[in-house]
Amino acid sequence: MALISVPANKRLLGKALATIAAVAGLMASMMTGIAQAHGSTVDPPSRNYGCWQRWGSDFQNPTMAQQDPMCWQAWQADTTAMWNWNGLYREGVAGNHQGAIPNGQLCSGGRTGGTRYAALDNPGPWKAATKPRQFTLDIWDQARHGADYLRVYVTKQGYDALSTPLGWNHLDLVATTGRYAPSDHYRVAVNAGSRTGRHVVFAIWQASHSDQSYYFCSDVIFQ
Ligand SMILES: [Cu+2]
Repeated sequence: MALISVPANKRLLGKALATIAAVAGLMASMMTGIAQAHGSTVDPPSRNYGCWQRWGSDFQNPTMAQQDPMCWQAWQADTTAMWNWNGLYREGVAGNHQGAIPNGQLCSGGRTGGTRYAALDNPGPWKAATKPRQFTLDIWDQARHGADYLRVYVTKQGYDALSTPLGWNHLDLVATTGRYAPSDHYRVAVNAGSRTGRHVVFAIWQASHSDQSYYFCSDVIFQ
């Protein structure tokens, strides 16, 4: 039977076109996803950015459980917290960061996106960057949103990052900035005073393209 009716051919063609349209749509949404990428504190690295950097290509390696236990628990809890290291933000906070984020949930931005980032709130021996007390914090803005301001907090001396979930009451505001024009990196000088040992640096990046507020916890050890 070599005869194929014209309507059948049309149906086939229609199906093929629908498939092409679906694939094109998927590709467009993936490209949009890339275009809408956002950012994170990359130095000192935020918790999920650090876990992504160190283990993104090897995240199922069981030696992580011993070598980097806080990353291990984060990867076990939800891998998308690392794949979306650049997406830890809330929208429509209108500047009331303390109202939007309860104590104990600062490192997940108040559990933004449900439980995705919740493991980042867990206190413990996160890999920490060794820093002098005066250092430069670097936020990488993949999307070139610009910044209305950055705010940088550091935990008070005596706060135990190994056992205590981070609250606003543990923090001192140590740096604030004005606007940054859209760029790849926003850098701010931080002076941690006389602090020593392990601390958490908490940074807020208020993006300029819309009311989009980012929250990053970075673990440091001051020399
Ligand atoms: Cu963004």
